[in-house]
Amino acid sequence: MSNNLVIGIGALVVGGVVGYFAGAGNEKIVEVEKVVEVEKQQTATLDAVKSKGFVQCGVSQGLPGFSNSDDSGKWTGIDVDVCRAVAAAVFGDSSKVKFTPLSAKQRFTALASGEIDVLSRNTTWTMTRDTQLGLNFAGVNYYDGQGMMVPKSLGAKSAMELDGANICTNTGTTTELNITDFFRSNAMKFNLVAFEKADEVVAAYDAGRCDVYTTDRSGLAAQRTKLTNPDDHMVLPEIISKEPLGPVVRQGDDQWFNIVRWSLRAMINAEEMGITSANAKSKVNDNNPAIKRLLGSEGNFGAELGLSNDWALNILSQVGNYGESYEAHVGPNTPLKLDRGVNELWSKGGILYAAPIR
Ligand SMILES: N[C@@H](CCC(=O)N[C@@H](CS)C(=O)NCC(=O)O)C(=O)O
Repeated sequence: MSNNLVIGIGALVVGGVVGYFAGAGNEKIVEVEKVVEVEKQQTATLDAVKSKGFVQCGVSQGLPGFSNSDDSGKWTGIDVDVCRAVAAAVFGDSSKVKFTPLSAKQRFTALASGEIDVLSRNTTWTMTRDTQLGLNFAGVNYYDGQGMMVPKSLGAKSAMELDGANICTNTGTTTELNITDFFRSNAMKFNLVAFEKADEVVAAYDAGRCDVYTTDRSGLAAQRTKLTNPDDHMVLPEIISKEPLGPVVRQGDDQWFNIVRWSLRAMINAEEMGITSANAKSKVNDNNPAIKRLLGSEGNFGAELGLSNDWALNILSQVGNYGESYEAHVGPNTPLKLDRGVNELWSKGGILYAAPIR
């Protein structure tokens, strides 16, 4: 892609590619469409969101536990909860959000062009994406790593036994880059079979077109539920990358960046303070000043974001804290069965550590 595209909100987006040649097959791997913003955003996102009456949130095309819609069109998942939290913070109503399903390849252009206000779509925070696309990562809502799934019938117990394998994955992802690094650095050959739509990857792997399905381990847990016989497959022990997944906004609008960033932090801080969707309202006049600051009965923290002071109270009473969202969508009692692991609070042995509200 080399054509220029002028968009309606005063930014000029230049399409290009960041990629390199894979060892196997010589096909070009395009990780992201390079998007360079050469003019400042003219419109403050908060004002634009308020005047249209909803947050437009970019999500996946269907990844159970993260962002997935049911037959009635209702979206659920931990990424969806970030979108709902932002809507609750802005409007006091978590339902004031619309979802745009995006493939991995489409997602950054959709954000840079203003088609969406925030991208919350199992997107890995990398340096290239942070520095070269005119975008900013507002935090991490799931710390992940890339894994590999194989049919048990393959008999492999380690990724080191996969020399010469056919590997299915998604285009436009860090996944393609990491798998290439892994096989190259271990001097093994492989053949990459990459599709734009995630369900095409599932179908190809399920049909036996590949020996291996590689993506984020959370994605493997999610996509495994779609296989004909999930129990016939296993995830190999190797974790070959770091995939900190989180919401993304456009550069140049610090107010909106802060709103998204603090909406997520409010959910993490609330879990740490024992504030839940069930008790948030009753804790407004708690004796603990930190709880009062979070829930808006002390200080002016919402106003400093351009919001009302009950911004976080609305997030917590309507969407819940981080742990509630985790347990409801990806935790051990869901089909994904993901232990908290590193996504546990720092005070309980994990790495979730949100800056304080004060
Ligand atoms: N975290 C990686 C991978 C993201 C990704 O798109 N993964 C695929 C495979 S799990 C996916 O989300 N598919 C769901 C969809 O496209 O709806 C990245 O940011 O590049």
